[in-house]
Amino acid sequence: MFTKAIVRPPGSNFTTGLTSVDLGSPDLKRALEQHEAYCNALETCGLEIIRLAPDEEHPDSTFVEDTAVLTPRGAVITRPGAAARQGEIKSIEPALREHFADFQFIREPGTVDGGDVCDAGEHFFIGISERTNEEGAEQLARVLESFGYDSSLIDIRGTSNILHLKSGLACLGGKRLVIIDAFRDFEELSGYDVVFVNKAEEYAANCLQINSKVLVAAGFNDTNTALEQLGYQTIALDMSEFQKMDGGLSCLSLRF
Ligand code: CIR
Repeated sequence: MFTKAIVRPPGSNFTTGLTSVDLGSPDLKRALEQHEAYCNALETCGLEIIRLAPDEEHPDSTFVEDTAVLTPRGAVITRPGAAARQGEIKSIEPALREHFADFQFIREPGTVDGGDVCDAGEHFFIGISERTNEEGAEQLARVLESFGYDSSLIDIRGTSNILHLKSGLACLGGKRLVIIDAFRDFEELSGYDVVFVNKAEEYAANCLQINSKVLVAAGFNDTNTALEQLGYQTIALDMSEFQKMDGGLSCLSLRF
């Protein structure tokens, strides 16, 4: 069970952040409204929200997930792969200090974005991507091993146009995964009970299980319906302004 989530509302510079998609510039006012609706949904899932102040030096800092990997046995402060984002960790560590006793760090030359790390219970999938390098992935695997978890590394470079592993993969608890078709042949995912999202709905693969509910991006009806038919209670959230900046549901919070 998760009980808390750290979030950081978009700052005034949000629209100047990094993006690889061509969906136009986000509207800050709408982004703030969507962020508020996201926080309300987390509260509906039973979480206490810890809101950090907007970080005006780092336009991508609303995507807090990339700055840490949180487990019940300890926290890892990452070293984000985009140089423009590395300063974001400065304010994350103090925010986590009061909640975690055991802290580890990804060290140079390793890089890890939390969006590349998928927690599947006792096992973690770690994506090697344009942001998370092999050195960082291996460092993280060693830290997780010291916490008693095992992990597998999945190289997603060249697989699809997605930014992070979790842009194409979500774990809904137990052995249930949601994945994009491009991940179909990954050996590391065999043995899991997989729900595929269709090509037109790839963005919806980044859904988020929180306690008894699953947050899904609004407007991706095939995926939403498939999850409901499997018995999940879904909450659909408009994510349009974050999608324009390559961000999804998981990136907007650190849950623990
Ligand atoms: C970036 O390019 O770093 C941000 N614009 C988006 C980060 C999204 N984070 C995530 O999927 N975990």
